[in-house]
Amino acid sequence: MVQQLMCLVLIVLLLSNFITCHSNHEQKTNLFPIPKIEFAPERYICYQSKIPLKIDGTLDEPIWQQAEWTDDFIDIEGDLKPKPKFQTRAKMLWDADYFYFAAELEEPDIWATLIERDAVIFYDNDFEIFMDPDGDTHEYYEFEMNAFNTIWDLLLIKPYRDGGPAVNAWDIQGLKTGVFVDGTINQPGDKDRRWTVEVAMPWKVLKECAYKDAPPKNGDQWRVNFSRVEWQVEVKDGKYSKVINPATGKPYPEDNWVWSPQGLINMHYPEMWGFVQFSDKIAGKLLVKARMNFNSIPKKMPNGSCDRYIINNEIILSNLGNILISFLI
Ligand SMILES: [Ca+2]
Ligand SMILES: [Ca+2]
Ligand SMILES: [Ca+2]
Repeated sequence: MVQQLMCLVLIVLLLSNFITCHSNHEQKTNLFPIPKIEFAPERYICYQSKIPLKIDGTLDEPIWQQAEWTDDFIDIEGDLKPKPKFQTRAKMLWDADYFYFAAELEEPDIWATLIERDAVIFYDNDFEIFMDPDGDTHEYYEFEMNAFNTIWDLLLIKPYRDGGPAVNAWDIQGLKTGVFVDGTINQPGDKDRRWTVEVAMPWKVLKECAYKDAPPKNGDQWRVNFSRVEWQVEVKDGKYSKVINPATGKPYPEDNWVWSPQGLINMHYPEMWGFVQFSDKIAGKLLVKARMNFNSIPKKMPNGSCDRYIINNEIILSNLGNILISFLI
């Protein structure tokens, strides 16, 4: 009887919290800046690799040659801004153990400073990967790396607009990364060509907040985006240095070049990320290419079908008032 009563009290508390949070949430959403571009996320079919990849930053494995490049990255605000100065593009593959990423970043002045894991890598020029496996805009992964192959991996419980938090302590155990510098690093005076990155993320870690199969099933779609941060630099005392705006005493704002444009200067709108559809076909051995399932891609920016609230250090996942699951953080 006591137990039943406690249960009832708990349910009432949860529901009242849900109603309060929900109304707060609705109030807040009205204050969010809204992307200023048409909702038209990029799409990519990710094929399988049947050979092991050597994660060293060079993309000379024949299977990488078979994987298609994404379109060239564009400004984070999309067509509202000019085309980026330098080309950036990415590729993806997968197998039973890993989700693989490759990217090529054209760059005449390759530099890096940060060497500690989980430092704020976008203070350097960087390459970034974002993934929201179930596409609910919550519990998604962020990854950044610089030309020193220093990485920052983190989990966002909610987007910053909903209060985050970002969990830096989340580390991708078993992660493999590599950088190849086609030029020289931190050496002004010559003209570098590009840096390429290669990343393998184990499914057993990506599964943690996926709420779907990882490795994925044939035809599954994950929300993914890539970004590249590019600072204006000059040479001072023989070293690269960010160009300072004399009016503010601070560096000029960075450029953000992305695969799927966000329509505002903020990567933390997972609604706007691209759709990556996994195919069980092997890259390059295709008699018939896999077809993108457009039916599962919304026609307009979705309104967030699932909300999650943190109450007493518990994450409560709600869907239209039905508590789906809760767990301690
Ligand atoms: Ca390689
Ligand atoms: Ca999610
Ligand atoms: Ca981390």
